[in-house]
Amino acid sequence: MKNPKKILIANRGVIAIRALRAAKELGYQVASVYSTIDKDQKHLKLSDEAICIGPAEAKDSYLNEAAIIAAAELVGADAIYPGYGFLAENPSFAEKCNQSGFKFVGPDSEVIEIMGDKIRAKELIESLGVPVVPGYTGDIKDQEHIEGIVEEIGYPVIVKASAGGGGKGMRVVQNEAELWDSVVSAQNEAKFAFGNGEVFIEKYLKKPRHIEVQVFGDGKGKVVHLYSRDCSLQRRYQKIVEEAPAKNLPEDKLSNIQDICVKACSELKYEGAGTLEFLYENNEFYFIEMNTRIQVEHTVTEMITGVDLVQAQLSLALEGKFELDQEKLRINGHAMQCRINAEDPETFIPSPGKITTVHRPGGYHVRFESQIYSGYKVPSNYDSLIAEVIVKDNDRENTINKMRMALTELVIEGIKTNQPLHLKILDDDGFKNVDYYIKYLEEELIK
Ligand code: MV4
Repeated sequence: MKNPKKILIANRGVIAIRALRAAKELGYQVASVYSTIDKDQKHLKLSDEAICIGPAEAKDSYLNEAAIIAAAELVGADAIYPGYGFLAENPSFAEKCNQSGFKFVGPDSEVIEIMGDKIRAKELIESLGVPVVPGYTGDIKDQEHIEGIVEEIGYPVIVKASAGGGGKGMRVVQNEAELWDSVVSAQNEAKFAFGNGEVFIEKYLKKPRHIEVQVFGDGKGKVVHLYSRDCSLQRRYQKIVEEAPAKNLPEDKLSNIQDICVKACSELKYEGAGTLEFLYENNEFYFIEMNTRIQVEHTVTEMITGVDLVQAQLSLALEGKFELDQEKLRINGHAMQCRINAEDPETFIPSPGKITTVHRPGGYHVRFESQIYSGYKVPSNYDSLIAEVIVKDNDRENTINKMRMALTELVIEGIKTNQPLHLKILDDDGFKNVDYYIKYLEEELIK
């Protein structure tokens, strides 16, 4: 490349090194930003430039929009890669990037804004033909009014904050006696946490699985899906194990949902990588939210489709290149990811500190995504994800066996990790039989 374009990576940790590799492989120049405590992040050493944007506290660095835009100006970036978390789904940041002449790697700020508002997202997605959880997204007038509406839906219901997601501002309501208090307290919690007290109501699904569909669009109406993922094994809304494709589901129904997702995102002229999240229960899929970013679990989709999703994001954003063809996208094998967190495997208390030794797992179709190295210090300022072990094999059983071997090989010394929890999950019969649901880990495995 004569005049290689330059990408500013506005993130840290696992996704920063993931994006750095993709960008360098494509021949781009890379500038990275970091907080003072992150000065020894591995991706900085591999970047062409590294700019300090502030102190450890995320709000003063990775969430500091002005500092990131200033860094982009300083290095003359063509695009800003947000990754996940931090500013990845902040519509005004996306808008500011674009307005300042730095292409935000992601969809239009308008789409990010709509999807960030769960009521608007649900109404829009439903209008595009996607099945949603039965419920009520209208105005909440008074106690009597809402009691009448929920009588129709039927108990139990769940009250959710429109500005929420990830569990904040949610209330499960078992009967009419609890309803009004739950609505009011969810409104207050949402107002305090998000500055927006809007809530909506859904039929509460008791033991659903969390199934999601990966989509990718060119921003002009061409959209493909890259099949499904099962992310049901989670704790406190944090996914722990993810796999692709989702198994033990009615194939025809899943295939239909994937096609519907494509149609809906085509109508939206969706740009880049996105995920539609569904709850699955009693043979039915119900849309709950759409994520407008690359997700931590994108890796398992890459393993079964052979598509480098981060490269695809960058080529689309910087060159307008879109080379995905639904006809050519096929599932090859089964992939699984175990998230390695720096935390106590029993108490889940974060375990920051210095990693003294790392031995990475290896082998055929074994992938290790991480910034860690012997001597790396895990800071206490950010989330505890430090690595991902990703494997693929021809079927799910062999994939589980390969994952067990990879986790057995992996050694991280100096801090505690959830590695033992993963080995326990892999040996669980419910897990092996795909007989689990979103609270399975919390209710049945780690009691
Ligand atoms: C639900 C649900 C059951 N029924 N919606 C959790 C995070 C957010 N993304 C959506 N979530 C849920 N939505 C309906 N209609 C169950 C969850 C849920 C959950 C709820 C209460 C306590 C723990 C939970 C763990 C995972 C998912």
